[in-house]
Amino acid sequence: MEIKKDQLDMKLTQNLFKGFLENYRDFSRLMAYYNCAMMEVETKLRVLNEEFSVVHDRNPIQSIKCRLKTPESIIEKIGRRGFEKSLGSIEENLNDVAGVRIICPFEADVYAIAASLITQDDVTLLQEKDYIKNPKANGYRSLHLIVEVPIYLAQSKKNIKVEIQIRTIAMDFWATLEHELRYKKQNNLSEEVSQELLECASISKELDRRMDGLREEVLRA
Ligand code: 0O2
Repeated sequence: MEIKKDQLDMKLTQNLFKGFLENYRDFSRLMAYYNCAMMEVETKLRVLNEEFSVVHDRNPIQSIKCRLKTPESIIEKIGRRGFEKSLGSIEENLNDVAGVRIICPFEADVYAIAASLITQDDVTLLQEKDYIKNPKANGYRSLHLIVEVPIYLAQSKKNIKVEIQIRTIAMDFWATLEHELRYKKQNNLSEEVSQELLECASISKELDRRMDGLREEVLRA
């Protein structure tokens, strides 16, 4: 009997999960919960953007990107970190199964959006990493929040974690290109390239500072 490509993909994924996840269907359900939580956060952000645009006549959010971690990547991470291989363990130990990235024009917008989001009644802030105030050694800048939001199911309510990255256009420009270069070299960038990237990060930081200055000047005028 001929096996169709979709059936083959399903078989491959199920094999990948053998001896790891007790039930592939339960795993799919968990992924659907993460997807719903991501949609909740995205809607909250779209509402905030809409309100800002009515009140202040501008949008503090330039774009929103959502991504769900792939099963391969979840398995790889849980293995690498030495966590128990179960659905409960994914929920407990992985913070970034659902990821939302928000790109803002100015640094002030990053903090304004973060503050408006985390003060909402049904958003619980679990962790904040401010790589803007404290950039990583390689120059990476971004504001990372791990939040928990409720999703309402037919019979119950579930709290789901979402990783939110908020950054400016300049921060995103650097991070996107750095990621591409690092990926090409399987994380092994030469000292020379790393140094050059650090310099580029410092230029992008200076660019943000100057654009913020211009913004203040324009607002004052
Ligand atoms: P992907 O494909 O973007 O998801 P955690 O993994 O959350 O338990 P960690 O590693 O301390 O703990 O998380 P951290 O520092 O908050 O960073 C996680 C994510 O931030 C990464 O996800 C990247 O998206 C981004 N990030 C962090 N450092 C860098 C960096 O130096 N360069 C770039 N370009 N992005 C970075 P993943 O899982 O690596 O990938």
